[in-house]
Amino acid sequence: MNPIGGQQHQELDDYHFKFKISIVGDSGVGKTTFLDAISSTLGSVVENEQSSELHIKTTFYIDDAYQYKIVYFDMPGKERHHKYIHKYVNGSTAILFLFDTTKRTSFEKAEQWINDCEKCDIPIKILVGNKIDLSMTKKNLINPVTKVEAVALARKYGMEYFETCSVGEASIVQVFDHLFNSLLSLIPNPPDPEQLMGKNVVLGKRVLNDVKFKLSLAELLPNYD
Ligand SMILES: Nc1nc2c(ncn2[C@@H]2O[C@H](COP(=O)(O)OP(=O)(O)O)[C@@H](O)[C@H]2O)c(=O)[nH]1
Ligand SMILES: [Mg+2]
Repeated sequence: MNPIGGQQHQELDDYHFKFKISIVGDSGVGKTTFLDAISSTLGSVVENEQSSELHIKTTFYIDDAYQYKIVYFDMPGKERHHKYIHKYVNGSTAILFLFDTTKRTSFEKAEQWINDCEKCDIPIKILVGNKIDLSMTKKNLINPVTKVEAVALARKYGMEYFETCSVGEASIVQVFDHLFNSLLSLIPNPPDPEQLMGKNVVLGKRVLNDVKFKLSLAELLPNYD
């Protein structure tokens, strides 16, 4: 996949498929830093919205076949947010659960965040242990999270596990390679709308205006105009 520059994308609704990606985890684990690393590593951000609780970044990607709009949600991570995080993540195509490998409480809370989001039925879930640079270099850490423990948690919920350092780019690229490959594998070839149902992949006007798609949508939804 190749990022495309903002200039070519004045029209934010000009895409084939849209994905919502949520980043969830305790405050301080590195969610915002992780998301910022995307802009420097994986292309240009075409839209950036920020409120006191939520940070949303939009990017565009293109491959041989399609144009994708990817909207990242950097979620709030305070104790009080556990109650309604499911409302924020609802409709996500993928979710990244982040914890700080040097901070055991953030790992324990990761399981709680996973459970909070379970009812949303998100197709792609990934566990990320961040700040691995500190885990490896700091000698006097109290009870850091081991890879064995993290892999066990990931397996329990059917996820892949990655260790990252958000302040460097190399480890982030691995996560996003996995993420994008998983996203692309959700799209059948040809992109039959029936097979896309329930995967939280939003169809854009480039798909909806395609004659082949219109025919199959008409079969699927008799009242489709
Ligand atoms: N050493 C190190 N520091 C990090 C890493 N990721 C984030 N940080 C630092 O951790 C602090 C909290 O990060 P932030 O992105 O604000 O966390 P958030 O609350 O989850 O959004 C900041 O000072 C970051 O610079 C990492 O991978 N390694
Ligand atoms: Mg933040």
